[in-house]
Amino acid sequence: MTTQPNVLVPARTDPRPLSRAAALRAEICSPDLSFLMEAHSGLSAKIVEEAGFRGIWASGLTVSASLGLRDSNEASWTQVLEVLECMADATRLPILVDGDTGYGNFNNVRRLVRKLCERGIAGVAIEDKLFPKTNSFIGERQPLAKIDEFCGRIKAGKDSQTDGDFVLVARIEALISGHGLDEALRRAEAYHAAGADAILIHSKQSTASEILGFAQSWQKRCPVVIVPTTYHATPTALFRDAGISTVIWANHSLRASISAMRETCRRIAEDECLQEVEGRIASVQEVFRLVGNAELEAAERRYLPGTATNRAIVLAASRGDLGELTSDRPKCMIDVRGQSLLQRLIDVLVESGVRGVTVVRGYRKEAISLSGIATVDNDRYAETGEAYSLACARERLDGGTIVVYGDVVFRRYILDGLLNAEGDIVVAVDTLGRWRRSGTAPHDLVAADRPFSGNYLDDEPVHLKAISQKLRASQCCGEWIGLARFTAEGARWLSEEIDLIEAEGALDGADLPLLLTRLAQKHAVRVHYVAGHWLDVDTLEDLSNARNFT
Ligand code: SPV
Ligand code: MG
Repeated sequence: MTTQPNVLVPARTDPRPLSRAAALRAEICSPDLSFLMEAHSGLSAKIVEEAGFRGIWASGLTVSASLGLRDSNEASWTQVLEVLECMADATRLPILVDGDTGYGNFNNVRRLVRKLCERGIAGVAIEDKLFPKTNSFIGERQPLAKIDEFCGRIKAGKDSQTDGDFVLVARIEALISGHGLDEALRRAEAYHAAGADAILIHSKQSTASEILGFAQSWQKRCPVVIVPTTYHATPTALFRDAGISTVIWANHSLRASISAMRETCRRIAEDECLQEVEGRIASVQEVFRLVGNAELEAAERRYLPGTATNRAIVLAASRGDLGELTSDRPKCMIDVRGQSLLQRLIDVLVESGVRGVTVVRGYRKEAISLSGIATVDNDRYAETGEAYSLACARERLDGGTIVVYGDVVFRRYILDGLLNAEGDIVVAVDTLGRWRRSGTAPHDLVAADRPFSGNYLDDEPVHLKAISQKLRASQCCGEWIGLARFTAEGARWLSEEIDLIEAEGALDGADLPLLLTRLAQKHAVRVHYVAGHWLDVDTLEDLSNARNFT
């Protein structure tokens, strides 16, 4: 027997990425064992991709089941096509579609293959049974298609592909239907000659003996694909040794999701509350991440001028020392009239249109589990400072960003004013002089090029010179309230400055006043003056004030 040209894998010298069909062809034709993992939706396709698989099996059984339908062609082929389109959009992986019988005769196969090529689907497997099909694991002796007629379907499919690399896999149901090895080999020979790129030999035995027997007789005349659902105990090494080309894990994503969904639903129904399940299931943020919300935010910044969304990074890694109150939670999670400080802060941010709040956690991080936020962790919170915490969230500094301490409370108009203020970097500075009166707690004092002016005609911009806890009274124009806004450009400068400090080896000990002071030496950092209506919680007295703060 000679090896068919389509079995050879040419050595690749072209640096351009393979098309999806070419990528699937390379997987199926490669001398190594390849794996295709089942998916049945855009989301599951994405999860398969993130797990590291190099190709997807769009299973007829699981696409139907996820629609609540039986694997008996109850879903129309155009319904399946719509699901496939979402899957192809959600991932860059090549998809081999379970095309059942091809949804009819040669003519239906022609149209199917054309539409699959248009949708960027890399290949199709068609099986030698009759429409409407029945799942291979149901019943005995399902009728098979006549060999000539099925070869016509294969030829029609191959003649209709508009992508030269599109893969057509001919699936043999002879073993499933109890016809034995000889019939399976006779069919494989005919389908191969009709132009099939690979043979899928299906078996429902609990051991691999049938398919291993097939592989031995077939002698790799074209690639062999298998579906070890029933012979799942077979070591994969046996498939490799037998020269199998591709293993399809055919339905395991769907089956896993059924178990997980059932358990979660049962728990919630029993408990009538969410406490047990929250934390065990994917977060809402994870859902946002999987479906690519970050890309939409970036697109909004690009295509919706004037409506640039701001994100927020809340620094909440440190313990804060409020005695017993902070023994099991960080300061930001202390309850202030039925809500944690952090929840209050997040509510204000969200009300002001900030989208995408990231909280940097550290001390007792498990105590920070609020819905609707993303978290990043500074696990070195005990020996590092605020700049290091911010650096942990560096990836999020790619657009308009609010940076705020997790223990401040302020009236919403302060944030609204800051969001509307001009400048790439703007810091909110309290001019009222609380720092002059109070005792022990240190304050982030601000030196600016102009003090606050009560003159309502005075709208000259004010620029930051420095923020430090050690300014002389004569230099001091106010107190930074722990809230700053950065445009996309400002966030880029901030990120660069963090990199510089890191390169100097000073990141661990750096705080935000230092970071902002360094930025002010290179760029215009605007001061937005406010008068009271905020507080940060450093002491028990602050906490009781916060409880009165509405
Ligand atoms: C599918 O996944 O839909 C298949 C494989 O066709 S099987 O269910 O094993 O027939
Ligand atoms: Mg199927």
